[in-house]
Amino acid sequence: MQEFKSLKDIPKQDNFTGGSSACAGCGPSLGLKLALKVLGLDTIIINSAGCMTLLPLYPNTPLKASWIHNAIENAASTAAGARHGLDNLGNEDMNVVVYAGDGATYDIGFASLSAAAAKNERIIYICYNNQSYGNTGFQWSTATPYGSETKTTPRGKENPTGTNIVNKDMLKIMGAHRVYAATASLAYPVDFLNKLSRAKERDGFSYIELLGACTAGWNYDPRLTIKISKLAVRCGMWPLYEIEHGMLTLNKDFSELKPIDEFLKMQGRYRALPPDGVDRLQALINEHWAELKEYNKQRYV
Ligand SMILES: Cc1ncc(C[n+]2csc(CCOP(=O)(O)OP(=O)(O)O)c2C)c(N)n1
Ligand code: SF4
Repeated sequence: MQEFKSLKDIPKQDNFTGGSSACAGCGPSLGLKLALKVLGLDTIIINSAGCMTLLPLYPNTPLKASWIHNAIENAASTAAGARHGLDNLGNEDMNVVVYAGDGATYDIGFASLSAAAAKNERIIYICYNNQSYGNTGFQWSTATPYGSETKTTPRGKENPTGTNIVNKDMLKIMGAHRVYAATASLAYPVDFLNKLSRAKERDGFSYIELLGACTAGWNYDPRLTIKISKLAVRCGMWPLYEIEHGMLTLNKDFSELKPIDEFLKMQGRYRALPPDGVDRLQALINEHWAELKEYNKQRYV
């Protein structure tokens, strides 16, 4: 397995060049750029309809690797089919990778994802989680965090919290499929690349969920993508951990989490979240963090 120890080890080769139609500072685009550094060109990316679908538009593409446009519902099934086809042709070294948003992953394509994971298909599924249906204008998904405003969960007198549903615990759900499941962050690229490198070598299904900071939907200055991504980890909004054979490993442990205030203040989607909403969000984060600390290096699911 290729192991990355520091930023210096990250390959210089760029398989995602300039000229894409994504927003400046787009986290999911940066995630794909990084992922292709370790996946390389012997890779087929299967993308479900979403923001990333607009990257390669005939006759132009910023990507050097192969790409399949897929419906939202079934990227994992397409990937499993591609895997079997390639294996039958003797092309076992080609990486088959899904790159899908959280709407496609948590909601619309979940049946296909769950089936492929249950069958332990040898594919890598990367969910870039921008915590919304971004491409259609930032609507609520079951990955949207409590307290975030979206187009379909607007803040108002009747509903000052905006999103008042607690997001799905997708890592736990995927971990319970007995596959490799991990979170990743753009602010910790060495950790992300090592997780991908590990997934590449595994003889089975791997699920990696990358927090995909979304400048347009989260409503922040595009220059802050990495800063916000880092704060999300430091304040426990996006802990870095992995689950394998049901065992949990916390990859970045901190003796104390930063309070969420700074993270919230940087983004328009949390503007005007009332103090009791902030408290409830902080309590949800604390509860999750305490659970991860308690089960670290133990059977979790
Ligand atoms: C079954 C179906 N419903 C709705 C759409 C319209 N649609 C296209 S992209 C998109 C958003 C997908 O959200 P997500 O998977 O989170 O990816 P993102 O847009 O955030 O990159 C939607 C709803 C569709 N293509 N297919
Ligand atoms: S809306 Fe968000 S995810 Fe979509 S291209 Fe823009 S920054 Fe990227």
